[in-house]
Amino acid sequence: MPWRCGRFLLPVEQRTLIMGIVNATPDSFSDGGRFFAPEAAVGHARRLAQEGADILDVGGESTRPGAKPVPAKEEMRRVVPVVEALQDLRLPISVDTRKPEVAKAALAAGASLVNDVAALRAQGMAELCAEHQCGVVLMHMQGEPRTMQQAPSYSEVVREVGDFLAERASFAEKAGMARDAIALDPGIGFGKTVDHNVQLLRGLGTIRDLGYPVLVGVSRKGFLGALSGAEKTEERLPAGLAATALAIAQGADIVRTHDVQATRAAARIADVLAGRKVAP
Ligand code: HH2
Repeated sequence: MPWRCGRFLLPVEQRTLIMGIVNATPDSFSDGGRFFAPEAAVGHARRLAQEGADILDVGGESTRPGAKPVPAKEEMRRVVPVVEALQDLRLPISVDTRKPEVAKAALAAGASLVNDVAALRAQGMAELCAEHQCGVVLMHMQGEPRTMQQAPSYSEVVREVGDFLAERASFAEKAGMARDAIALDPGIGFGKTVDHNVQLLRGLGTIRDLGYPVLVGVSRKGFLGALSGAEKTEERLPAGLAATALAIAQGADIVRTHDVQATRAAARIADVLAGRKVAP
């Protein structure tokens, strides 16, 4: 079944979709400050669209480990002009936010989906998404960005993350969201050790069995550095492509990335070799 995001029907059943990251932030972990000015963010988003992004994910608050929360007004000031300026692309634009005020303003500016790292835990977010009939990504995070990497702990990480996502999806549907508007994300790096991330990527099938498209974000993340030795974020692309291809083989339907062109090529190969999608 396609993934319904407002007026867009995204063909997740045909091929892995590429979500390009547009961080309009001064402090994101790998590109903070580079695309902070709205014109810089818009220019970057247009480049990612040209490289073949299926979705553009615009964020105005870093959720890297240790990040400080950003007031809603400031987050809106960062994302709304970017969402507005990208409407001529006719691509689905996602807003990466946990705040209903920000989501509301971005939806009014033309966004078609809400990528919520807090999985609709903020009061009013589920009702807002139901009212707009937008798409939604429900992501698992243990704790809060400021402290989440201090001592992540699970007894069985794949089962616990799966149970959480199942509960959140049912919450979203009870609030009036359509089932085909929901995608799930295990939240790689969000309150997880390297081993938790590895177990989740190996166990994606369990999350996929819940019956929703699965989104995975590994791009430039710390566990890739820990496993490959690539300390600098800008050196992590090869490791990220390997993880992406295997995540697709394990069940990922949408991959979120800073590096659209390379990830798209890796995804095309993985789709065919894993035999998961329709061959071209
Ligand atoms: N990762 C980041 C941010 N948002 N959303 C989803 N659904 N899944 C993810 O894995 C995910 C996410 C972190 O990456 P980035 O946006 O580059 O960094 P920052 O949060 O520092 O802006």
